[in-house]
Amino acid sequence: MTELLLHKGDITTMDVDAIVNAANSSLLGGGGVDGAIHRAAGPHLREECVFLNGCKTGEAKITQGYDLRTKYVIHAVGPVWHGGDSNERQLLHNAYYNSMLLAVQNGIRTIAFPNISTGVYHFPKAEAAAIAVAAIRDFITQHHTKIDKVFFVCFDEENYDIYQHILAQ
Ligand code: AR6
Repeated sequence: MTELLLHKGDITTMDVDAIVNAANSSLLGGGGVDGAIHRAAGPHLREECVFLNGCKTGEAKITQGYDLRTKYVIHAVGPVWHGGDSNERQLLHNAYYNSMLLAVQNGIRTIAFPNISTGVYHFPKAEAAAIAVAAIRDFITQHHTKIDKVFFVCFDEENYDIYQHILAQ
């Protein structure tokens, strides 16, 4: 049974096998949670990312965790919100789903996700949360996964309240 759990705080302090980064398609770092992860992991993370040749929106790539507590970082690229007619919902779903696929392929048992696309990329938070939880639940139903725990890590109060509501359903 995979448990879906809610956590409030900084994802870089999570004690899990993998944390997911809300990256951009260059994979070379940025602000928000991406900046926090690169700062906490140290410069070797960027050195590995240089060799990945970027990542398309909706896809994900994996690296080591370096100075983080976590063994791996899964770099997922969510969509920029352009109003909803540019396939944003499907692309956000894919970012979560493809991160889970990589996790299973790498023997990861515990994984923590940030609220991808809900910061600088401006995806509406309530809808993004519903898509995130549905994507993880779809994945679990479709795969007999050995993943024990999936954490949704909320940094801001608004996302935390939204996830509390959705996960209770
Ligand atoms: N731990 C957990 N969540 C965090 C943290 C943290 N330390 N810091 C911020 N958040 P954003 P995006 C939350 O903007 O919208 C970057 O520059 C934050 O409250 O980090 O996917 C990348 O390089 C928000 O809910 O990511 C890309 O260019 C969530 O993380 C671009 O931003 C996502 O906000 C990606 O934009």
